Amino acid sequence: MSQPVFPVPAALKSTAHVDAQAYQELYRRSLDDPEGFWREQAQILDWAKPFTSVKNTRYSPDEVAIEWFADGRLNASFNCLDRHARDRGGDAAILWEGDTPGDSRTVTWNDLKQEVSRLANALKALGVRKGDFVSVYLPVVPEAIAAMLACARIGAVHSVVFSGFSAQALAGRIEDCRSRVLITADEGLRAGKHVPLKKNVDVALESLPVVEHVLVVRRTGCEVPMTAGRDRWYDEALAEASVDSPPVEVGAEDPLFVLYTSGSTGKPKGMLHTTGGYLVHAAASFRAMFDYHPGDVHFCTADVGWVTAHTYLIYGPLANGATIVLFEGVPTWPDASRWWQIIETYKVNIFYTAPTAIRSLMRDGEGPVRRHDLSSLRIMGSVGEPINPEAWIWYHEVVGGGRCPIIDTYWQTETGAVLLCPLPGAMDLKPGSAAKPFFGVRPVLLAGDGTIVEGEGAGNLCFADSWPGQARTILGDRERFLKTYFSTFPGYYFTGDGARRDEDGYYWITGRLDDVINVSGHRLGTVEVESALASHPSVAEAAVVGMPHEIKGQGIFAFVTLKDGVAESDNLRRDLVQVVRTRIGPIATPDRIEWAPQLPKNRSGKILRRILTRIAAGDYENHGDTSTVADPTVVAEIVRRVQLPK
Ligand code: 6R9
Repeated sequence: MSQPVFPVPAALKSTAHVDAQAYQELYRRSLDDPEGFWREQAQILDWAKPFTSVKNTRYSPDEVAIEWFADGRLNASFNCLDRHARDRGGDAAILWEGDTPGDSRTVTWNDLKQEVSRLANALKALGVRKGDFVSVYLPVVPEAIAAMLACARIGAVHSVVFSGFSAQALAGRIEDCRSRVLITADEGLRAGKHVPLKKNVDVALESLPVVEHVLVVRRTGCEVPMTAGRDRWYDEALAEASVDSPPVEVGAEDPLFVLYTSGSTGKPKGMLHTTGGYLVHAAASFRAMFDYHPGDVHFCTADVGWVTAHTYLIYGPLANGATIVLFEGVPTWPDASRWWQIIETYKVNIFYTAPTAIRSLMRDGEGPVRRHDLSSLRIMGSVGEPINPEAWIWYHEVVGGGRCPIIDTYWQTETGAVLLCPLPGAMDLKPGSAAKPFFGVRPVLLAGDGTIVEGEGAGNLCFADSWPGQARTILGDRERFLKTYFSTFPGYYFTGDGARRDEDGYYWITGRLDDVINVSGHRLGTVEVESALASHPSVAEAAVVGMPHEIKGQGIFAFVTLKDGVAESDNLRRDLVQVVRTRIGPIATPDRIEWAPQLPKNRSGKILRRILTRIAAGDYENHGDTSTVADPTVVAEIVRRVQLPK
């Protein structure tokens, strides 16, 4: 059966920034003359001092170097704020919609500039200087954006930690970048539930003397203990601070932020992003892929704790002067029409979300969507995981009324901004495919032995050259950076994903090839979950794999071996779930825990996750090559147990 193809809507062909011919020409040019191409793209920003050098990058087996616009100087908050406030300060920058329907706030460019300036001065008063790290543990409120831009204003480096992470996960992320200042809130609100952020902070800081100051946003106004000399209310600190805060010029290669993401081994990696290249890539790609025009209202549903929000809710849109909708809550509370109601209220033109949410909303049928006028929508995006064709079609037909191109954007925390995506005025769409490379990006599929797969075919998704938004290193661990991304296929950046290229040169991401699982679009290292389980005194050993999950894309399947003499019980299962939630957070909650008297291992003792992945997927017979299993009866016993009626 041939795949459905959705052609470029006629109206977009003439109005879009990039049409089919322009894409061909510009893409070619971006590869033939990357310096000239990116020099032009970089004019999307205001530079305090123009750059003379554009690209200084090398992916050779003996040297990896990544520098963009290196001698240019700029300020990210100036680009995202002052230059828009100057001309249209009274317009809305942020349309904030709280968790509770009816709780909303409009923040103008002037308001945001004032808040950012005061906070920048308040941070300076706490001793924050250029190059210092500041951790941010906030819900999706305008103060989170103010915190990021205030850091950028004074050249400090922000580290936003997802507010759904536990105290322990927060502590690890503070310790790694050694921030002396933390910005948080009394509580968060999510689907009507209170999230004890300040309480988590107090627990996290018990063993972390490095944090000297905590600024606390009053979100719910609940009573929280304040530690004298350390904790201050955010609003009181701002009230005392001056609104006069000239943006500090920084070098293009000075860091803008660090953001932690899971890897296949060890602790989360602090991906370090710098200012100039990141902001050029974020701003230029936002404009092209969503075909942004001045006046458009943009709604990205990502939480501020993820890279999607950094690049396509905050930096990319604000650098373009876009009005953004910032939503604190969840799509299904109080009911499944919450997003549709927001789109109608704010006349949203560009909507960007994740497949997992679409799948969960599909369960409620078309009713909640149909009750709202979504005719303002023009472009819709998808990110975080492959979107299955059923979800794509539903999103396209039911939400977009068949009018709006779906921009399936493939990228990573490490890549800073998009690498593969269709451009709405330039490409026909194939549901489930992230289409073609963005400008300046050179995808390569490599076979396991490192040979290049030409034309149609599948392989390890790699990139042959750098792009401006690329992370420069893992904070404090250059070795790990080189090893993770540049050692598997020397001379290439390796994404960790597999992909297929079809007869039209469209890319189809097939998923992670390493021990990373993608749960509802959130990356988790299997090792992180295993370590959490193994920290329980009853557990001898644990192996964690992904399993197919209808809504989340992947769920978490844990095989647990208990210590001798410990009885298997449902209570123990519940304890183990709790341990994982405490050490990582609710997103890492295992969907299934199965007791395994032993785990399948090879002769050198390595756990054979490949076999467990098959079993978790319900495939009890085809275990591939089992000749490496030291003791085949171990596999048979696990299969028997997994199939027992529950
Ligand atoms: C932006 C973001 C990155 C991993 C990536 C891949 C998966 C992201 C995708 C996609 C298929 C897409 N991924 N976008 N897979 N199609 N459009 O999600 O960053 O959280 O670092 O995750 O997510 O597996 O390697 P991050």
